[in-house]
Amino acid sequence: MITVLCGGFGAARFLDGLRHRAGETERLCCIVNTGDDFDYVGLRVCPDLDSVVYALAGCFDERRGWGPVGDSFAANQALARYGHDWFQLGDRDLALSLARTSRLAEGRPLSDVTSELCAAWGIAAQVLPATDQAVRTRVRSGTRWLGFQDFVVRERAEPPIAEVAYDGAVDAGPAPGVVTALERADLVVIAPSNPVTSIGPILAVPWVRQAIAGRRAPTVAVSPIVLNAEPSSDAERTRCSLRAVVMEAVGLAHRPSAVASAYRDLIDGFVLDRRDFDEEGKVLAEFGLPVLPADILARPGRRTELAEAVIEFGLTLTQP
Ligand code: FO1
Repeated sequence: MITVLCGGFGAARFLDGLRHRAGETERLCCIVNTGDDFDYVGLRVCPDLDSVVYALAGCFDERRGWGPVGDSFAANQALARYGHDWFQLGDRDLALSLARTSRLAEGRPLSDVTSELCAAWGIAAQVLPATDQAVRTRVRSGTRWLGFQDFVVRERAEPPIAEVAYDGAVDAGPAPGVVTALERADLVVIAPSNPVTSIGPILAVPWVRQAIAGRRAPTVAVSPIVLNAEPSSDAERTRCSLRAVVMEAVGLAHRPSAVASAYRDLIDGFVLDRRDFDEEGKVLAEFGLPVLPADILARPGRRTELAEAVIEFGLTLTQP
């Protein structure tokens, strides 16, 4: 069994490779960030859970960076009349948020609701929010605390950030199945997701961090950063500059080796893009971490190869 800690865009691309491993998706468990979740026009929007669902269903819109391919925006345009115009929730995406919100309103936990929504998409993998309690990423700019979507989307990530917080994380418990998925895994993979805003909120849930720190199986992280490649699309560019800004805010350089050092106590190996291997491989060797060079930005047809290489590498590692 492979358990993957997931955020949005980066995880979606990685999962596209994993899902193609024939007959394996039922042995895959995704533990997903909920720090980006928020309420928009009365609906609970869970961007990272939804990206994982669309990726596993094979319809994540990589060009846009969120939502399903081919979504329309009629409801979104109609909402603009009433002043709800800053968040582009497509029609099918809106349907998913409606279905989720109505079930949550019955008092059901997010994990339970997510499992039902995944079944509706025919997804065999287990998809678990890291926690059923509200954990929300917020950023401080000067004296103002902003919700994550307010900062990223409404304010276009423009205000300088002084601090990042995961509200509610310290008191949050893991969602049912999360600790078991970490304890029973043959391999835990930290997806190539933003270490501060996608993986940070998951690891901020105390039981989750403890389960990985006390691991039986090896844990491997895949770098979300490729230093020696230009972003290939606007979505990629936006994602890259957001990552640089939030990493800087928590004192991390925007480099693969800084990601590895942030995960240091939790990982047994690191996957680095081939283009960065000369430069960063040396740094990582200094802190004794085995490194696999790979093509992290693999195009859709080559992603299974990446997933296979990460698994093969991870399974050879032994944890301390
Ligand atoms: N990101 C944007 O930059 N603008 C949007 O209008 C937007 C809408 C949106 C709708 C549904 C959804 O699941 C995600 C959406 N995102 C949007 C992405 C989301 O805000 C991500 O959490 C952040 O971009 C951080 O990766």
